[in-house]
Amino acid sequence: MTILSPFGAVPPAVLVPSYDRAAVRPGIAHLSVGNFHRAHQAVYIDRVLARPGNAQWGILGIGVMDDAHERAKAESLLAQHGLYTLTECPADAPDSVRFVGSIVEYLHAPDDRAAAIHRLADPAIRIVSLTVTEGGYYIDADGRFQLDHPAIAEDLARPVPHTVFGLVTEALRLRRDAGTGPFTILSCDNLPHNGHVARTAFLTWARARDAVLADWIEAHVTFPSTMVDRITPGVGPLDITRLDTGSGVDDRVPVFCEDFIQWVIEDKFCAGRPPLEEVGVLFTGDVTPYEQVKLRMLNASHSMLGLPGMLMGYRVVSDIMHNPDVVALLEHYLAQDAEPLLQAPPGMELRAYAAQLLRRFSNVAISDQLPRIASDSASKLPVFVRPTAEGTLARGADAARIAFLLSCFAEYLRGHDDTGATYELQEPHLSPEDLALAADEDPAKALDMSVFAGWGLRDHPTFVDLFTQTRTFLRAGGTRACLRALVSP
Ligand code: CS2
Repeated sequence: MTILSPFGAVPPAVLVPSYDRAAVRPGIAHLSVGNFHRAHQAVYIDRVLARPGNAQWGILGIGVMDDAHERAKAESLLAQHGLYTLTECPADAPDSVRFVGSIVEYLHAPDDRAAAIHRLADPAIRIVSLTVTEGGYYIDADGRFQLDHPAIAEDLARPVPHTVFGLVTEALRLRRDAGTGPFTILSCDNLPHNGHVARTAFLTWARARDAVLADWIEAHVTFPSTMVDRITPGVGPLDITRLDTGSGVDDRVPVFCEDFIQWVIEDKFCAGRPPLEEVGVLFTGDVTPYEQVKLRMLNASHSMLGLPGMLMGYRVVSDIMHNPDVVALLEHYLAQDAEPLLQAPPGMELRAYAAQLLRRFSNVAISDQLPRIASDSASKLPVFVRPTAEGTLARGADAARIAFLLSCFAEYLRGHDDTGATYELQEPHLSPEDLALAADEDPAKALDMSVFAGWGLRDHPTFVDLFTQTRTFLRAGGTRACLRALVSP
């Protein structure tokens, strides 16, 4: 039986790191250590560390949000020396559990932000990666960084900033002044051209703070784009009990996920990188076709499940996949709306990718949550669905499924499903004015919500009519009937 500090004896079925964690030093700092990071990037780095000669590529995890949840996570990860269990759940084989050992240091930035900035200035840190969600880049509908957003404007005035943009900019200042050199900034969020988006956000923040420093960052820091993929459900208190019972490990912060994993990265690292190509990562000169396929097929399908699904009373992804109308909706959306506008990247076949998606969603072993997928749709729809909506209208194709999805979104904002059951709305980027537009008696008013700014939907009177009719049907007949009419031949 293996002894793993601080857990003691570990059940034989649970895999433990094969490398000496005490010898591992952080070379990557990751900002905002969510479940997805711990199920994805941290796993690839764990694989890298298991190969000889890579002990300089451990992860320094940095919590950024100043809230009770993040603080509790920090305490747990610190108490567990950065270790946690990951349960991987294939559809057709038993779950497997492993300890992931790549996070070898953790700090909660709100405790001492100046210390976090100094830690990022350590010459050993050569990559700063981040998962701050789609909305976390403060980019408006025209692709501009929102300098006038209160959270950003306030941060720019602080001597020691709070946001990721501020922490990183100030760390880069220390590195420039000390002659340490830059690090790579690696966005791991679900955004097209996430490297470019990160570059815009970080450079705009830095330029507003100090134009000379911004010039240095622009000249020296690189921002590779990445496509990341692994379905990683949220972990509630019941999941913790279930996972710990399954593993036999008393883990305060276990994570679980599907067995599928994919990472495609642009090879543009200004300060070196780990040999990720040896552990399954694909490096390419252009991530664009990969990210377009992933965002417009997987993530958009998730929205297609999440918003109508919540209204129909479903809460679990694998449950809703038993509904043939929902499966038909996804199949039609993928084949008729998304795929005609996509270019398959080398080695990928869109029809096979679509079939694989349906299998991944049907995986009962992970039982992913629809509320997780529906949350923050105001940030997700512009990224996952807007290009397909614009392309569909531009080529004059049938926009019925898009009208249905956007109608479901507007209805979803009322906060209760068709059975009357309420749910908690998690829409941090919608204003009271947006919610009032969604609730207006005139169904088409919802198209004026900020989430649709720049989509040009109002320029297509036929779409406005279609949207109005669909919402009217939804309101009068309910989501199931509306969906049945939509997918019926
Ligand atoms: C989901 C993603 O949050 C969402 O809307 O679509 O978290 C999805 O599970 C991941 O991108 C899968 O890689």
